[in-house]
Amino acid sequence: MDRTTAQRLIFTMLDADGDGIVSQDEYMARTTNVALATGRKEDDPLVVTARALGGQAWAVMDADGDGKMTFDEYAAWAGAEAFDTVCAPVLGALFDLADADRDGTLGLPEFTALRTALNNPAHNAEAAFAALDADGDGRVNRDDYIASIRAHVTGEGSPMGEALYSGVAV
Ligand SMILES: [Ca+2]
Ligand SMILES: [Ca+2]
Ligand SMILES: [Ca+2]
Repeated sequence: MDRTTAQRLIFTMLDADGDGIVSQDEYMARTTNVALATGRKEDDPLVVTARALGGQAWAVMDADGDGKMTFDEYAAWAGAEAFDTVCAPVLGALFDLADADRDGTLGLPEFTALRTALNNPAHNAEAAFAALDADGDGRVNRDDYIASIRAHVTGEGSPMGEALYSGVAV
């Protein structure tokens, strides 16, 4: 999968209502949706952190500040540096919302709750979990999860990313 295709799949996931634009409301709803799916309150410190990081991410993604992100805006911005400085902290903060025992790993039910709240079909989440859980211990690690999405975004190829965003069998 080339980088543009990989980024198009992510953009499609972010565009919850499918109108071809990611709105600020759509983007910011992601934190709320994960908070709801994981039973956390709006004033939970981890929710506050995730929302703050999401707001910072939005501010740089929406380059012209009109409250809407087109695919061209997203593609012009997305890449390794943007991922490391902006996306990885957001993904980590959302992961932490799902990590009830705070051990840095998620089991399948937690992982599926996280990714379905982020607009991935449950079967994609389950396939992504299988791709990530290389040693088959039933846990996926926070760092491995983020590294795998990074590989997808940067076009390096990620079996987990393909499973998560496009449902390709792995
Ligand atoms: Ca939209
Ligand atoms: Ca814009
Ligand atoms: Ca855990």
